Amino acid sequence: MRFSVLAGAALIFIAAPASAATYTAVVTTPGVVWVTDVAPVPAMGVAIHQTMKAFVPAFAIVPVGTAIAFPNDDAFYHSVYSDSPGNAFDIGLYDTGPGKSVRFDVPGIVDIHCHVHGTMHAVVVVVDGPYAQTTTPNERVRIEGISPGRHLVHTWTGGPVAATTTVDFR
Ligand SMILES: [Cu+2]
Repeated sequence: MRFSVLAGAALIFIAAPASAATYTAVVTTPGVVWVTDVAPVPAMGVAIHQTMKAFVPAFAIVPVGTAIAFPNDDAFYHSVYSDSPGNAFDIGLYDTGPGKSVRFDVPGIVDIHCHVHGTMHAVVVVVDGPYAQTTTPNERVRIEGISPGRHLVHTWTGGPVAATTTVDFR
């Protein structure tokens, strides 16, 4: 289970219906970054580095329950935090080294900043479904492999929250 970096792209994901036992993992469009055939489980080994006063990567999609490490690759201090509801944290000031990890337990958009460097910004999208896909502008998104029935479809194109609609899949 992996994530990828696509700055400026829209994100679409589908919450897992409780009744769906299986999914088919289908890659249909460029930019698909995360498809799996099981219920979401936390990802392992995810890290967002602080490198030359920037978050690398600055965009990540992770399944709910994933812990992200924040290693400091710079020769000076960083202080990483978020005020995003449900996933707010502040790991305080830390020097070069592995830093600390933060576990993200609530689905949603997490804006991440540094107290020391106001220009640093990263976004983590925490998803509670087995299907997520980044898109490019004006791309027609084709969603396959979803069990028939009514599902929640979330789209995010920036900002603090995702838009949610109900879609009947047939
Ligand atoms: Cu910093």
